[in-house]
Amino acid sequence: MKKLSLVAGLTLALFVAGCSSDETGGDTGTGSIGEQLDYTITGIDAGAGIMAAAEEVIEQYGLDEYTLQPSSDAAMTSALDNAIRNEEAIVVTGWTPHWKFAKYDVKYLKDPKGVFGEAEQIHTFARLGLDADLPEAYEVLSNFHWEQEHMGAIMIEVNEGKAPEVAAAEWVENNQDIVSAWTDGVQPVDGEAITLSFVAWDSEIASTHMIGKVLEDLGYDVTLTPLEPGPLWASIATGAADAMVSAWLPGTHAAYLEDYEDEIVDLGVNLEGAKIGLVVPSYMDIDSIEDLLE
Ligand code: PBE
Repeated sequence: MKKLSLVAGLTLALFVAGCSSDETGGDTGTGSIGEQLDYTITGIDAGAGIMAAAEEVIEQYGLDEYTLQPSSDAAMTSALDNAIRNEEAIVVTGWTPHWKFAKYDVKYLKDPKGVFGEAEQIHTFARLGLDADLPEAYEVLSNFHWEQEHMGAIMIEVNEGKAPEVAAAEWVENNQDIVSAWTDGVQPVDGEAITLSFVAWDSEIASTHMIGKVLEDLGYDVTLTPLEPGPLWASIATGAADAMVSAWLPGTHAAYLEDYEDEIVDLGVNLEGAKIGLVVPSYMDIDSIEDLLE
C-alpha cells in the first residue's frame, strides 16, 4: 500500500511537473535575468538588517541597475506567492527560519563574496536592571533556547491562519518537556507586568508569542509590543520594554548592537543556524547572486 501510493505520488509529481513546463515554460519571460526581474529585489521593512545587507550586496556585486524595493514581511511573501503561482521571475530578501521554505520550492542564491555572512544566531536581550526587578523572568529568558523546527512549527500554523497567540499557546502546551527546561525551579509570580517588544517578522511573531505565553503561565501580566527595528532596540536601551528575543547576530543587527551595547544586557543565544540571503523560486535558472548580472 505504501509502495503503491509512493509510485502514484511520483507519477503525479512527474505529471504535474510535466504539465507545468509544457504549459507555462517560458513564463519566466524572455530577455536577461535583470529584465525578467524588472531589476527589482523585493525587500521588507526599511530598518531590517537584511535590507542594509542587501544594499551592500548591490554595491559589492555591481548590481547598479537594481532597486531594492522596501515592503514588509507580509507584502514580500505575498509578492513571492503571486510570482510562484504565475511561474514568474522574482528575487526576495529571505531568511531562515521562515515558513516560505516549507511552503514553496525556493532556494538561496549563492553569495561567493560572503556579504550576507555565515550562520547567524538569534539572541535574547534585556534592559539594564531586569535581573533585579524581575528575577524570575530574567532567569526564564536567560534559559530560553530552542531549535529551528520548533519556531518553524509555530510559524507554519500562523501562516495557515491560526492567531499567533493560539499557535504559540498550543505549542507551549504540547512541548512542556522543552519549556520545563527553561522554567524548572523558577518560582511563579503574582501578576507582575512585563513588556516584550518585537518586530512583525514571522519568525519573531512566533518566538515572542511563545516566550510571552511561557511567562504568562508563570504568572506575569505580559504585554507584547510590535515596533519597527530601530525602535525595537531603542525600547530595550531606554527601558520602555523589558526584553526582546529578536536580535540577529553577529551580522544582521550588528549596527544596532553597536549603538546600544552599553545600555542593554545580552542574555545569550535562543536559536542557532539562522541565515539571511537572497531567495528565488527553484524554477529560476540561476544559482548565484552573480547571475543577477546576466
Ligand atoms: N529578519 C528576520 C530580520 C531579523 C529577523 C532577517 C528579517 C532583519 O533582517 O533585521
